[in-house]
This record gives sequence, C-alpha cells and structure tokens, in this order.
Amino acid sequence: MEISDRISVIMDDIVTQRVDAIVNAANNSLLGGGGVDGAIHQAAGPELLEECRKLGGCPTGEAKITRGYNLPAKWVIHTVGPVWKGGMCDEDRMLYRAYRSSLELARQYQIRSIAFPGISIGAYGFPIERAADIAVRSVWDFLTEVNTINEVILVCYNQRAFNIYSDALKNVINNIALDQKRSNGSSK
Ligand code: AR6
Repeated sequence: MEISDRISVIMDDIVTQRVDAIVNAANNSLLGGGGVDGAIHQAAGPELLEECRKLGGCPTGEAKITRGYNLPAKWVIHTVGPVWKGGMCDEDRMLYRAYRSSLELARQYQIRSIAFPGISIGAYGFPIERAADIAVRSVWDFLTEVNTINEVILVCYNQRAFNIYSDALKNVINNIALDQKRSNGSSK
C-alpha cells in the first residue's frame, strides 16, 4: 500500500470517528480544557477524566494513552502541542514530535487506524499553514518507517483548515514524486 493511500484529510468532528484511536490536543495537566479536548471529554464521559488524573500530566511533544469509554474509538492518545511563541522556542520540532510520539504509542498498542485533530492550531495559536506542513511531514516520515498503521486521518473542523491540510498533503506527495523523478534521472 502506497503511503499516500494511508493518509487522508477530511472535514468532520473527531469524536465521531470510527477508528482504533483518536488523538486529543491536550494541555500539560491532561485534566481537560476547551476546544477539541473539551469535546472529547464530553463525548467520552467522566471516566476519561478519572483515568487522566492517574497519568500525572504530559510534557509538551510527548503522548499518553487512555481508553475511549463512550467514544466509538477504543483508545484516546493525549498529546500536548507547543504554544506558539513566535517560532524561536522550538515550536516546529515540538509539533513534529507531538505527532510522532502519538504514532509511536499507537504502534505499541497495535493500533491500525488513528485520527488526529489540528494540534496547536486553535487556542495554542500555531500558524495553520506551517502546522499543516509539519503535521503531514511527521505522519509521512513515520509511515515510511512503520507499516502496521494503515490509516491516518487528519480531521479538520472547518473548510479553511480542510483546504490547508489538503494542500499540505498534496505538496508532500508532489515533492516526493519530484525527488523520485530526479533520482531516477540521475541513476541513468
Ligand atoms: N473535532 C475536530 N477538530 C476540532 C473539534 C472537534 N470536535 N473541536 C475543535 N477542533 P484546540 P490546541 C479543532 O484549541 O490549539 C484546549 O483547551 C479546532 O477548530 O482544541 O492544541 C487544551 O486543553 C482547531 O482547529 O487545540 C489545551 O489547553 C483544532 O481542533 C489547548 O486547548 C485545535 O484547537 C490546546 O490548544
């Protein structure tokens, strides 16, 4: 299966996704919040917060896993993206790591399908085009290394985000096609 067939961008509500795991854009406390975090806790029910309390928080760029309770997804992977502070505080690398840490945990739990929201692009203020590019690259890089995860869905909450994440995915696919063309050309 081509990597491009294992990643998709959709416009939807993440809590309704029928996948093995959904990812939560949480904060360091893991004790809930607004945005997608609030929506996931509301849909999963109070047991999710009870389990989160036992986790002792989560550093930025890392991830922790809980059950999904009332969600269609069996698991919730809670990751913490960076707060945007202008770009000089390691934000790009932290965002890349948030996606990667989530996928590493997914692999450990034999998760085959996983849905991500746009981490850090809401309350945390990360510029959306830049965040979309990092999200797609992080997922793409991971899927080149690991073949047990066969469905990664980037779930966008509105049309603008959908357009930007779709373009980011197209760009990565085009760049890879170009690189392959170049390396085929140079091997002749
Ligand atoms: N499904 C999919 N995407 C959603 C949903 C949903 N149900 N609800 C919101 N979004 P944010 P952050 C989109 O602010 O920037 C929380 O309070 C939303 O439109 O949820 O990582 C945490 O506790 C936006 O595009 O996450 C942290 O304190 C994207 O999800 C803080 O916010 C992310 O927005 C984390 O901020």
